[in-house]
Amino acid sequence: MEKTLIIIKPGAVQRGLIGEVLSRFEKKGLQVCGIKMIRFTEESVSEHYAHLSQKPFFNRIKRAMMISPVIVCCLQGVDAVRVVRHLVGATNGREALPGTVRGDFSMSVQENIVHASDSTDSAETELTRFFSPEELFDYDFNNRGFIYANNEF
Ligand code: IDP
Ligand code: MG
Repeated sequence: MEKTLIIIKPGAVQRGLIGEVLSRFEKKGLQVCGIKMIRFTEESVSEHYAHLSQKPFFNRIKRAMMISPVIVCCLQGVDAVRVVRHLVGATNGREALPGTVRGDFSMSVQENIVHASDSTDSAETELTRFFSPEELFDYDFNNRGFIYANNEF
């Protein structure tokens, strides 16, 4: 079954939204397979946002991601990468649809509450970046027969 990474960003940690954001994914039926609080370093945030290194706002978003600790979390489910991106919504919080995490909690492009891996390849790379193998758990998720039909997983 597919795994993906979310990061609850400093803005959401500071605004007391950790539980609220996480519960969106839990209630949808995604399984939490690993979770911890970390603080980004210059090195880890540069690596994580390497695709934006030529953008004028690169240094600003790096600073914003290091300003307080973040929550990194591995979520598992059928088509988890795509499902989580849909729940997260568009990058710009002002454009993100109501009902999405960003649509409901963000008024900003930069301060948009949560990161989510954008492909199965990046999910694999990002999960390896933030979690060691023993920090990710394979465990029975007894709800599965109620979350999916038995031919879906
Ligand atoms: P995504 O988070 O929706 O996948 P990316 O393009 O990968 O969006 O950008 C990563 C993060 O960089 C965004 O979530 C946002 O915090 C920030 N960002 C992206 N574009 C801009 C911009 O034009 N101005 C300021 N910050 C931006
Ligand atoms: Mg992205």
